[in-house]
Amino acid sequence: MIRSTESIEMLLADTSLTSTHRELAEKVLNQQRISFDEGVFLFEQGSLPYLGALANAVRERKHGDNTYFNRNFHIEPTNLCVYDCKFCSYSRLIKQRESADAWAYSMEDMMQIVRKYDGQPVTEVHIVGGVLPQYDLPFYLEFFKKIKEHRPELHVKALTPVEYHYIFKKAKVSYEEGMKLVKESGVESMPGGGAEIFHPEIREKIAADKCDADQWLRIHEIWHELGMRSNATILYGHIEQFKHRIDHLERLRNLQDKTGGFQTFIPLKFRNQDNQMSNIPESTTIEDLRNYAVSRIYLDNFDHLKTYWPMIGRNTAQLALSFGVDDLDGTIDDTTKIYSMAGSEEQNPSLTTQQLVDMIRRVGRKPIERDTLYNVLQDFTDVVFEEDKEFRGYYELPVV
Ligand code: V47
Ligand code: SF4
Repeated sequence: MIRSTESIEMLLADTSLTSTHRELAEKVLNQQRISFDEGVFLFEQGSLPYLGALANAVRERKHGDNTYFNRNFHIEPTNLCVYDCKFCSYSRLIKQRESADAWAYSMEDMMQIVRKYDGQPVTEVHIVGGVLPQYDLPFYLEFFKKIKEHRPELHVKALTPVEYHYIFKKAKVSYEEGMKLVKESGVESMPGGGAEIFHPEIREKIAADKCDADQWLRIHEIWHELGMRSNATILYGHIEQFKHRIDHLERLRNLQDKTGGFQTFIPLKFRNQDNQMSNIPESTTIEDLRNYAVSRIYLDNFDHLKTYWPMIGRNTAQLALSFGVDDLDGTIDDTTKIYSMAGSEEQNPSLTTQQLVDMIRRVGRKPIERDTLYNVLQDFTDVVFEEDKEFRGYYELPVV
């Protein structure tokens, strides 16, 4: 495997590099922050090997070969939603509540999902879904408390500013009061969803009626001020331009300078099946990798960059580990439908711990199980699974 030091030497030895490319590379390697215009330049003029070498240098400086994963399951309370985001393949408007693929779980249905994992070594439940009036603040507070009563050590990562903005407004409580109640009910972190593209030129076209960028950022800020951690996402590869992606990263980097509360950034590739933006072609794998790399370079104050393998597919997820990514999310049972309904490669997204560990080892990295807050739970580098096949090197030969 080529280490980042070797690929950087090769990069800098390339006499065809322009002076701007060389200066930017030196800036990144000297840990100097790059500007908005330089970020746009990287997107417009950065080749895949150039961006990959720089992003990998940042990744290896921060984490070496460590590649994190966790063991989690998802609960999606409903796919009925009062909003109508144009990219969403998963939500069914309330008027379609009779449709065969609509669901709205009761509290008991959801507690049954929680109980299904009793005795299994999962550390996190990830809860996010559509927005519906009956899933209001009292309902969610009771649900979170019930989970913690049932299994106190299970980390509850729940809801995004999209839901919080809606349920706080309905309950007539301020963001500050609401987030305090959410914390007291047992929620320990917030997932990164609902960010989409912050810039109003794009947000108004694809997600007009839900919380805007300032509201999304403000709810995270308040959560961080309460001493809590959260994630951030971007939904890229549709009608946005590079300047909108950099604007998105810039707003996140600014808030992170202020609070330090974000843990990881998760680029989400737009998938075009069965939604109102199906006419828009999906981004290529090359563009996906370039996007990971620029994100890694730009977000110098984020510790982690995560690929969400159920959305991007296992092969690209493995490749992404050489383009700045250090986290593969979780084992995830087949409880998440957000991407399978949008046309991702992964129709029943579920990986065993052994499969995840194997994916990481095969690209020469170290598999590390973490909890939601990135405390190391177990280093799997040398763990031998009982049913391990003999390691045949990095080449994946077909099993006969
Ligand atoms: O906010 C919806 C996205 C998000 C599509 O924090 C789509 O650990 C692509 O935020 N194509 C929800 N994306 C998922 C999410 C998430 C996932 C994994 C981990 C974490 C975390 C957060 O899914 C939504 C939206 O941006 N989404 N439809 C689509 N057609
Ligand atoms: Fe509703 Fe979320 Fe889908 Fe938008 S992305 S329609 S808020 S479920």
